[in-house]
Order: sequence, then structure tokens, then C-alpha cells
Amino acid sequence: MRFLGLDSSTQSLTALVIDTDTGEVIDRSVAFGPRLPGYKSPNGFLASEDPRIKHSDPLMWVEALDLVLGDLRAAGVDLRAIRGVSGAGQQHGSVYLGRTIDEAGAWSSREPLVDQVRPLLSRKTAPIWMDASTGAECAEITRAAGGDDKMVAITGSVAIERFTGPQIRKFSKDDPAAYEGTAEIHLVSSFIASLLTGQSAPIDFGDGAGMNLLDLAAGAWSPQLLDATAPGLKRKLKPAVPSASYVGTVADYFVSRYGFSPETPVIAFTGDNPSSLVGMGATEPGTAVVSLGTSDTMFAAMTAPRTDPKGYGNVFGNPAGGFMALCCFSNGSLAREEIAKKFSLGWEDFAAAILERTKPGNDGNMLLPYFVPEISPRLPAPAVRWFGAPDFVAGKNPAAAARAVVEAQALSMRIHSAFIGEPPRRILVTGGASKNAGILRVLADVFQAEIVPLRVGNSSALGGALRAAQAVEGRPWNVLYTRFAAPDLDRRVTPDQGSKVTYEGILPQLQDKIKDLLAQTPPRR
Ligand code: ADP
Ligand code: XUL
Repeated sequence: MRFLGLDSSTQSLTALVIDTDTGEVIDRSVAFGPRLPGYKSPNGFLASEDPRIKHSDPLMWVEALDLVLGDLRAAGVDLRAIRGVSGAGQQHGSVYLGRTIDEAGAWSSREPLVDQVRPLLSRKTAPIWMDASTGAECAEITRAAGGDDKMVAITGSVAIERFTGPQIRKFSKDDPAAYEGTAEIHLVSSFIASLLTGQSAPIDFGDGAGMNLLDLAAGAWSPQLLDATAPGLKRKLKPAVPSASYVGTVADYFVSRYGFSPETPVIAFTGDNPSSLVGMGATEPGTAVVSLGTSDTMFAAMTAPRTDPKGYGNVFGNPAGGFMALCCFSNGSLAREEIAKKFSLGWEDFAAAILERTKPGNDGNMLLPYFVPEISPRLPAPAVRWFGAPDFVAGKNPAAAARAVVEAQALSMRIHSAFIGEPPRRILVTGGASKNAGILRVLADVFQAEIVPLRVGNSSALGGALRAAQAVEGRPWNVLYTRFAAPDLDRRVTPDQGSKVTYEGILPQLQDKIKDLLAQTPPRR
């Protein structure tokens, strides 16, 4: 049978079709910048005078949905054969509607969807996960909830700028009339599911946990946090649901425009990271995933919802049941690119610098690579510090610089993910930088774990298709993973045992340097 997965991410919308009988996969992506230039969002968000503000136009996502389904059809995919749809969205972003989709969503197939959604918006733009303008609201919510510990105990995370609750609070303060006129608030994931079904789709536990509003233990919005966030918020959110919930059927609009079968079931959409956990076949505890994208993330399934006492890591719902932990590092590819640019290194040179011209421990050369404000550890401003030999500190040793940025990232990832539990023996890697053998080598040595790339990209969209297949067809996860999430064993990297002692020695040194840096940083509140 055939299933469709969608992923509305920061820079593109991907649609991916799997055939569970033949193992065939076909996908198409619409990159917002080049395909929808009218939205003036080359990287998926609108320009803003205040660099802390990052918003997108939700209508860009609506238009992209039409475009990507059109692209699939043009590629010869028969959408009539699709037996179920699910998907994912970039986490934390929020969409504000003056009328609910239940009231408005009997979409006419004679008019483009974007023209039918435009009049529904009670707020023209959607704050996204990159927004960092809600520091005051985080502090207010935390105070009302009774402190950071209380926030973590209820929601699995401290109140964080990029999360949805603080975004909602800021809107309610900045424009109380428009907030008052908002009938329904969606995450990106539930918004896309609502477009697809023409019904108000609920938020799932996986993505809902990234709002600073969900009581993880109860699986319901926390009354205390609803009150702490904004007046009347309960009425604007549907109850959250388990990720495997059926939320409707594909709307007639898509049946008549793209040839879907009537009554094609739609399963709740989730966040892109929970969806990738499925797409990488990592929903059982024991295997961690490192995603090396614009930012780097590390996440893993957990049996019980362990929380990060330092407050950097987050807990989300695992779409296959239970929970997952996630650590997000803003200085991922962004920081590696800074070094590559500064020393004019191509990615091949960058890998060779690590593999051939330097060795574990980097002869004592070390870098704090915070080129942009960091989430883990929390640094509100850039901070780059060089330590070691004079030529390295003077910026005259390109090979050591390449190794230094990656060693610092991997060690910091190890330090900041320790709360998740047992150190992983196997780490699956994905994202643009997972092509780089030098980076994989350092990860293997620092974690003393086997590093395994997967064959398929687009793990979040694949997760959507697999979740639809699992819910509709009932195939066990393992069978689906064997078929669609097979590791690329040819590119597997195993740890060099000899480097273990070196890194055990360096880890506390880096930890101290991070501690010193944090001590120079003004307290958050
Ligand atoms: P996202 O989905 O977060 O937008 P991707 O997973 O597509 O990002 O990764 C894009 C990043 O991958 C680019 O910013 C680039 O820095 C990095 N990248 C691409 N190829 C390589 C490579 N061979 N080595 C290291 N980094 C790479
Ligand atoms: C996770 C996070 C990002 C977005 C990106 O907490 O903020 O990974 O989900 O799509």
C-alpha cells in the first residue's frame, strides 16, 4: 500500500510517498525561497529590523502545499493510490485564526486554497522556532508557574524563547484585540493537517510538548500554565491527542485537484524531530540520533520522561509511545561554515584536515565556537574563544581550527546530552553535514560509539509516511524500519579505542571553559 508523508520545515515543504509492498520511495520538495519569492523569505522567514524577531507568512506554507502536491502529480505519482497521510512541521511556530477551520474549512475547489485561508488569519505572521524575542514572557510565565523547577516538572522544559506559550503570551500583550479575536491557535503541524482535512486538527503530544503548555504526565494542557500564559487560552486550543490519532480525511479540495481517493485517512501531524525519530527507526531507547543541519540536534527515545536539571534539554512525546529527549545546538553547521569560510576550506579540505592533518585532542588546541547565540548552553550573545598554541590562537592553523570546532561541538553534545541516560553505543546521523567523514570520525571518538548514516534523507517526511502506514495498515515498526530506514553500513564509522583516554581528559577542561564563559554572562532573570 502507498502512504504519503509531508514535512513543512523551516526552508521547504517535502512530500514523500512510500510503497510498503515494494519498498519504493519518491519525494519532492518545494523550497520556499526560490519557489515562492513573493513572500520575501529566502531562508523561510521574513526580514525584521529586530534580529530577535523571526516570523514567517503562513500563507507561504499554504501555497507550498498546493505546489508540492502538484509536483508529485507531475512526477507521475498517482495520488488515488494513497491509503493514508501523516506528516510533521517545524516545531514551536504558531498560527492564529479568527475563525476555526471547523467553521471555515469546507474549501471550495474552484478557488486556490491560499485565497480561502487569507481572510481567516487573525495575525498575519507566525512566530517560528528561531524567534528569540520573548525573554520577558518566559520570565513572567516562569514566575506565575512557581519557578524553573516547576516548569520542568510539568512540561519537561523550562520556559524557552523559541517555544509556543511565550509566543502566544507576547501576542496577547502586544495586540490584545487581535488576540481576543483569535478563535483557534495551531502549531505548524496541526495547521497543515487542518488544511489537508478541512477540519480543525488537534495538536499531538509529540509536538504539543514543545509549547510550555502541556502537562506531560497528564497528557493534557496544564490549567495552571494556560492561565499563566494568556487569558482565555483554553478555548483557543483543542485538547491534545496521542500521535497515532485519526484526525479526519483528505478534504474534497485535494480530491478534486490532485486525484486523492475520497475518504483517505489523515493521522495527526507531529513535530519534525519526533517525526524524524520514526523516520530514522529510532523509537526504541538505546539508539541516539544526531541531526547535523543548520543547527545540530541530538535526540533519543526514553522509557521515562527524564528531564535536564540544567534546563537546556527538552522532553517531547515519542510518536510510537512514551517520550523522547532533545538537545538543540544553534552553533551547528552555522559554526562549521564560519570556520570553513574564515580559512577558505571546502568541505573536502575540512574533512581532510580532521582525518589526515590533525589527531584526537588537537595538540591541546581548543575553541569555544559560539558564533551565534547558543541554546545549549544558554548564551544570549555570540562568544568565540581560542585556546592553545600561538599559531592556532592567532588564526594561522586552518587544520587545527577545523578539528577544534568539531571537537568542541561533539564534546559539548556529550556534556549536554548526559541527562538522557546511558551513553549511546550507536548513533544514527542525518542532515547536510552527515556527508562529512571528518565530522563522523570525531563524533565516533568523542562518544566512543558507532556512527551510522542512513540511506534515506528527509527523515521527517519519511516519518510521516511510516506513521500513516503503521496507523492504517498496522505493520509493526520493525518491519517498516528494516524496509525504509536501513543504515548505510558502507559509511559506518567505528570508534578508535585509543582516543578514549584523550577525550576523557579534555572533556572536563572544556566543561570548565564553558563554566567560565557562563559566569561572564548576565543571569537570565
Ligand atoms: P536544514 O534542514 O537544517 O536546513 P540540512 O540538513 O539540509 O539543513 O544541512 C544543511 C547544512 O549542511 C549546510 O548549511 C551546510 O553547512 C552543511 N553541509 C552540507 N554539505 C556538507 C559537507 N559535505 N560537510 C559539512 N557540512 C555540510
Ligand atoms: C527543536 C527545534 C528545531 C525545529 C526545527 O526544538 O526548535 O529543531 O524543530 O525545525
